[in-house]
Amino acid sequence: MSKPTSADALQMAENFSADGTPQNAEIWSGGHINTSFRITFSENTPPRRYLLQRINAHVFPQGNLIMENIRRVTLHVFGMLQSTGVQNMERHFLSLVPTKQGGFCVQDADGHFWRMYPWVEGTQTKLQVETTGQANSAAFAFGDFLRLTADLTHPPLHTILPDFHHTPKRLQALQEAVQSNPKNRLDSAADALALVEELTPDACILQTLLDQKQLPWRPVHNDTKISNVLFDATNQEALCVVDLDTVMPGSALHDFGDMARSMATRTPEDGRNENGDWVEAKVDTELFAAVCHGFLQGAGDSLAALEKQHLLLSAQALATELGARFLMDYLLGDTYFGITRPQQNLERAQTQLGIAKEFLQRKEELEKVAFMG
Ligand code: GN1
Ligand code: MG
Repeated sequence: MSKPTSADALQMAENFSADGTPQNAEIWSGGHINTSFRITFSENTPPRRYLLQRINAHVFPQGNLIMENIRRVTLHVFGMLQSTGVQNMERHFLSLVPTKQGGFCVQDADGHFWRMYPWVEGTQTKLQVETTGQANSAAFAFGDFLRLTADLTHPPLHTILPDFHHTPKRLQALQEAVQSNPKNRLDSAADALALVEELTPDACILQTLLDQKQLPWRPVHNDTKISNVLFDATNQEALCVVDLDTVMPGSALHDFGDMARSMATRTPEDGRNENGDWVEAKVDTELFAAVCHGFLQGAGDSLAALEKQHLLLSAQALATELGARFLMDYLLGDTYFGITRPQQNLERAQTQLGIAKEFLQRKEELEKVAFMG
């Protein structure tokens, strides 16, 4: 699949009803799947900026359903925030820019959907948590998102990617990749595969509780990593959660677990710091406490008692699941998650599995921290 260029993005931006003419397009890195550009429109003082995104049609074949979900969720959140008198609304939720044809997305000749949001000025995104305050505030924002969207159930949101966080199915898919072994990479993956085996029994408990309907199903974000939060650049407060592509019915514990594996650590997602040095996978107790407390506070009484009791288990499950997904992609030849260096998916897997192991080994100590919320 070829990547769109800045020239493609500028041409695409013409389709949206924004002020002025698209003048400059910079590629905006961040996600592993979609392609994003920051577009500056001229004839405005100061120049107005937007985020233009191409939804990857191979991963998301039903881009139109994603857009229906996003439209519904953003309108609903807007209404909720408005009714509580939130100030500077445009900094607290995403709003889709309409197209000149009257919809909210445009499909290109290759079948990919494109959409555009106003750029929220004065904000920052982070690949990693720097302070406990940021972890607490980001976790509050994701918890609050669950609370704000809890009643979007009639009809349910579209299921964009079925079984997205079905951990046993993800682990099964990894075993199938091991069997097919198309790139002969089993030797380098051996240690990670052994770790998956060790983590598997505990990682599957969450799905059993969901299958038994002990845990509820509800609208959830499904991709609650730190880089999906906009922070106020001045006071470092989390303003708004972004990347709503996978918002669909799921478990609040999927959101918590994914957040904990991403925010309760100082280890980069792929295990390499900015100098390229390897950083051991570690869970940071204070960050974990900040994530638990922020999430519980943000979600408020929209969480069931049993959900609150399984925070740590979900962190273990989601870290194992993502480790297995990265490992599977490594074995299959890096076709799903974008990479910038050859072993990146293997190192992402090793890191996530290392984090899962930390959650498992330090279970008693960390469970106390979670319950103190
Ligand atoms: C992918 O594309 P991005 O960065 O928003 C993935 C998530 C993973 C995440 C890991 C649709 O998200 O599930 O947790 O990478 N999204 C999809 O960084 O598979
Ligand atoms: Mg995403």
